[in-house]
Amino acid sequence: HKISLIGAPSDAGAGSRGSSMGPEALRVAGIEPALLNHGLDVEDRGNLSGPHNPWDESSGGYRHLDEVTAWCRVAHDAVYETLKRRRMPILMGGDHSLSMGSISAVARHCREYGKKLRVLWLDAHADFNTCDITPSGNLHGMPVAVLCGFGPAELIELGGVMPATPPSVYRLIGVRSVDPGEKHFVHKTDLDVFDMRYIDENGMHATMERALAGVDADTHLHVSFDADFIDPLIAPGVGTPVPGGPTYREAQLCMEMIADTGRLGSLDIMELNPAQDVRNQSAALAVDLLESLFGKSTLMRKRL
Ligand code: DIR
Ligand code: MN
Ligand code: MN
Ligand code: MN
Repeated sequence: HKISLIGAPSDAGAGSRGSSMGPEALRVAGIEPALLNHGLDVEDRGNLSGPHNPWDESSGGYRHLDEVTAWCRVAHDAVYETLKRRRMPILMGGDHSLSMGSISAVARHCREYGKKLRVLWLDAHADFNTCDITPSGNLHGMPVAVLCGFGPAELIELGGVMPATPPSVYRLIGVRSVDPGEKHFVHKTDLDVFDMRYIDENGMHATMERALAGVDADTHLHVSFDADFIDPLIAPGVGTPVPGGPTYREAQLCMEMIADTGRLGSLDIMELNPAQDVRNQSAALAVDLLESLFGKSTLMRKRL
């Protein structure tokens, strides 16, 4: 694997400030040496640049639409170009709205190379709001909907075609906070959701077997990791913590099973908020999980 780290220091899509410091928190937690230790070829491309967070009110159902759009454009271009160079992009957020940029680029790449796309959306939230149903106007609550074609023109057209992805490519894992209108829309769209109740009842192993079913040699697997996926008892450094998330071992198992597929093609590490963290422990945990995603903790098991 050849890996490119791309920092996207924006919190314009979030409801609180601080995730703009996420890329540096990951560097301080040793993301680059951790990957180098696994024998990976790593380049840190530094941070993208874009507009500051103006801290305006939401208007027309969106907060900071222009700023988020500008950031998503640069994220799209950086991820697309990285894939073209046959490197694996790791987007270091930044709030989760930036995944509209990365995933629209990944989808474009998959169209050009005839690859099937599967997106694992690891998150406490469904991120499936629209301007009509959002309680906040915050665009980090909307990226899955936008990528499926439900959102403002400037965002749904980011990756060249509309929609960037069909809803069928997504597997939402770890969900435990969904807004009322959002819940209805998730059901209506028939999104594949493995919520915490599902994980409680079936275990993380069966959950991941199902979420990864059908992943084969022609599949590009994209993981969009929202740090609030993890239980806030061990990952407090996020803007919107929700109790009752995966434990340390459940999260590790999730990463290990993804590693076993050998199909990981791109990754987002989003929503880390150092302003809420305790001694950078959440960024350190994210780096620890990242190592498992590259096969650190167990002997490799072949499932393909
Ligand atoms: C909430 C929060 N559902 C919203 N979403 C978050 O504002 O749309 N997503 N935090 O990660
Ligand atoms: Mn999210
Ligand atoms: Mn979330
Ligand atoms: Mn969030």
